[in-house]
Amino acid sequence: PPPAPKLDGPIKMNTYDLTQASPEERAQLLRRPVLKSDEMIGKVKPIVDEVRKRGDTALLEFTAKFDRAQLSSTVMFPPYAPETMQLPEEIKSAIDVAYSNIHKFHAAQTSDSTLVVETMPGVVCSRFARPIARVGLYVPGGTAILPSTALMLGIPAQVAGCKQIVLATPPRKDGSISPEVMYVAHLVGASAILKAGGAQAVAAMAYGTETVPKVDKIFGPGNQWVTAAKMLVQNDTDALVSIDMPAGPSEVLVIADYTANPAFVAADLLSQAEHGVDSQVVLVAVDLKADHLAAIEEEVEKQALALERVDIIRQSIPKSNIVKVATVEEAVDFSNDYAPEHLILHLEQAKEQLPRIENAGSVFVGAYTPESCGDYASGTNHTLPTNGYARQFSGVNTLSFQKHITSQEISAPGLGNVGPVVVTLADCEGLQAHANAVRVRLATLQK
Ligand code: HSO
Ligand code: ZN
Repeated sequence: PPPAPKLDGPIKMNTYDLTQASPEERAQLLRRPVLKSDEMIGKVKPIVDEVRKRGDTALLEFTAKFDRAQLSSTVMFPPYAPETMQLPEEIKSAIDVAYSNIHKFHAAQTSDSTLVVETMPGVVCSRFARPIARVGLYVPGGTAILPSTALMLGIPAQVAGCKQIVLATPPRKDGSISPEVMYVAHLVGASAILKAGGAQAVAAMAYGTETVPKVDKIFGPGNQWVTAAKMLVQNDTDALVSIDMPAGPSEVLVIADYTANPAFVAADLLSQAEHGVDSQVVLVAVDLKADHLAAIEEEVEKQALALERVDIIRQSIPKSNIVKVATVEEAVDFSNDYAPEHLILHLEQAKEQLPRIENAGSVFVGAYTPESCGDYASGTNHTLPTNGYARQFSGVNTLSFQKHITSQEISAPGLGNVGPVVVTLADCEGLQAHANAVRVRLATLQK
């Protein structure tokens, strides 16, 4: 038999001292693993093309091949049978509380008030929001079932008032969907459940098939195949579909000072490291004494050994870094440059740092605010920008499921005010017809 993989080495992060680092070394610490997006797009293209051309038949073939599930139909429509969502009371009520908190926070984000501004007398500009009519929510399967992701995508879609909510998730080998995800689909009012995963699910939602409704925007995290398929269909004008954001492996950056509890810090690092072998975990240590840092490292190893997913952690933790800095200011600067998906502040003056945070998906303030709470139940969304995209992207929120329409109404006196400006600018661009659209009207007013 082949030698067993070495699974008993130390579970240890790499340590760097930022005060001694050259600019090149600092830049290296800010880097993420390179995503080979071109290569992946090439691999998913044949799958996407097949689903576009052959619809349900291709979808069922891919589901049999990749998910090992033999299905006769790939979509479920409501009402979903109660026996598909039977859950222990404890889980059901935990989902209910999470739903309520996430709903509260996302309902407060709706932009249903119309903005009206009179920019000049008689020139009235306005803006109002409308839901994106048809949305597709991708809920990953794989190494963990993720009803929490179904909540994080489904609730803002429901709050925004999207008319069609298609929830796609890979089926289990027996062709069923986990009762947890079924229950969430029911709570958020999903109008269809697509039992498919991977690039094939994304293609089905982007183009529609005989049974899968076509959507206007696709949301949700996924593996490299899902991400590449989302990027591909977003660029196809035939699909006319947009996506939430580019996705990469999940990340956390923890800033800890002398007040940090080693067990809390280690637990937070591990909660990210257990997601996947490519999870990005960074600890920025602010002037920590050697024995304090050693206590954190010991906790990481000790707690990791007690976890079911220790084999994933054995791969993610040795790829992760401890970055030593002298001051909180240096730590925040480093974090802003890294632009982490999650930022946890184990600091004496944690909330005082918020005004200085420029780039982060979501911030967790103080010793009693683990990322897990945001992952599941406090109210904020856990679908957040990774890979440094927190520089320009927000996490998924209610506005992600809406678009804004602007409108204007100009009175005759208002045209007298703004019209001459438009004529001058249109003439300056040499666009006579534009100028004329104002002139013909002004001429009637001067009579
Ligand atoms: N931390 C993940 C979300 C998640 N955690 C789902 C647990 N379940 C997003 O970065
Ligand atoms: Zn998580």
